[in-house]
Amino acid sequence: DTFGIRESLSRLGIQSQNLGSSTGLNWLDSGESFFSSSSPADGSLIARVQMTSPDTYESVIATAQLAFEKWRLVPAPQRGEIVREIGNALREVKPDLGKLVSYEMGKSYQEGLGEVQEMIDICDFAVGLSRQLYGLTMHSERPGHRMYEQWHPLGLVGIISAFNFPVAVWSWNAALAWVCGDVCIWKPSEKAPISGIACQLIVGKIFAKHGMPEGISCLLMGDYRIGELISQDSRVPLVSATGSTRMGKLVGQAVGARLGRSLLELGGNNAIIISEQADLDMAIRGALFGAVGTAGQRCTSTRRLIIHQNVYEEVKSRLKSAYSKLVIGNPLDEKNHVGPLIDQDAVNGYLAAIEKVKAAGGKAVVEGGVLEGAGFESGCYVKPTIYEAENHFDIVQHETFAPILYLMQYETLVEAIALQNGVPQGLSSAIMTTNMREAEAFLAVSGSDCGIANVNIGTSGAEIGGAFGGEKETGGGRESGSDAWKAYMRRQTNTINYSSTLPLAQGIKFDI
Ligand code: UN1
Repeated sequence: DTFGIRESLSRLGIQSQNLGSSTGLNWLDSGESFFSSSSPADGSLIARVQMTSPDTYESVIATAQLAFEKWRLVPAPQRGEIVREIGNALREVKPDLGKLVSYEMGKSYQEGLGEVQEMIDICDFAVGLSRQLYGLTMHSERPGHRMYEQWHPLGLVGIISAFNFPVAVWSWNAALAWVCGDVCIWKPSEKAPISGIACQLIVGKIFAKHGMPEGISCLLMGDYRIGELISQDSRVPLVSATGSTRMGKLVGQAVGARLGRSLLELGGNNAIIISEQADLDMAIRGALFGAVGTAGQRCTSTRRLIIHQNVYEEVKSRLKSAYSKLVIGNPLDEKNHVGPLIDQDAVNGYLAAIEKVKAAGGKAVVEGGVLEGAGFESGCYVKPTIYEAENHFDIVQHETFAPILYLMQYETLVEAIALQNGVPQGLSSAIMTTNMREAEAFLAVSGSDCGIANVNIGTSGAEIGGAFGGEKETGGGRESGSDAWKAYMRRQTNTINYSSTLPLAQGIKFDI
């Protein structure tokens, strides 16, 4: 145990066998089958988790419904106080939880710590929000009338999260939902369930310490079948789902069929435009982290570089040399830059994408491949690869969750923006330029069509203060900062008549 992972697991309270369904402090025995979570870092078993059965699902929902009746009556700033304590508890466990995330998911330890930091940040944000949650006041057209709007909690919020950010994306949803007065039902990815258990162990204690009922933070374990239960359940007014576009369409359809609300954060196909007036040192740095960080498994990962023809060769050769210096290996070893992919399926997806880009006529700039031998026994380590490709290639139009970067050239900015927008996804985008006109054109109405558009910053690594999400097949949802909290509440418009007559709006006469 070179990296102290077993000690971290024991400090986090993880057992070798864990019950996966919980309403807070209570863990429910489903009497069903277990599944296991192995680390893509070294292939070894981390722990086993019990799958949630349909009966257990029902009792979790019933407990959550009762909890909502009470939680919604707790004043929002007091709810914020509890979220503040959750943030403080996360500060204490940051090294252990960061390590577990790194070990279970495969991102570097630094990125694991960064993920926990995002959780701490959103807690702080939510605490502030708990004294806001502002509605507007309006001027009534009728004398002696007052109009305003208020925001009330929605109820049960279903959270379906992905393996790549196994804990941060849950916290973006949960921290906001809690201060808004909602209760949460979380299904973590079946590929990273242990990180979810660790979080539930932390928050369950805090709610109990404050005398809060069971059911404010609930955990469910399993695959898409649990996702289906949540999506079809009209007792869950909001389902927030992060993952593939394929998954999101299923969730969106099921939730839509019952006219529920869904908040979808799906695939990206993010590009950086590198202008001939870019600071190339920054452009290379931004592209490198964007493409190989988290082994290309962020929804914000940089998949395409759209490079001005006058700097194309230079960017290409500098990238080639930067890639040659990348050290691939155990993510817990801080000398390594790139960890493994999540599992064998992901490796197969990576290999298939390389075959497809080659078949379409793509040319390798940096060859890919699966790494073998000492340290790579899990079979999940792959070489970050670069291909020259055309935007219209079918494979380039798809998101492959792996470190594959496609290069393409442009001549005019209009052309570059058309390439950038010319994919079905619309999450993140960036331009590297020192030219203010180019930067503003990229951000203008005729510029990037993405939910995130950056200047002289890569496509990944958004701060929690902004609304996070994207357009088109990315699903349109916005999580995290800005006014994303509104998705977790219902708006009520109130008109109050304090006069002694009852005039109708629009001046309608109705006398008898
Ligand atoms: C994701 O990949 O699902 O902007 C979330 C980023 C991170 C979050 C990514 N803050 O890259």
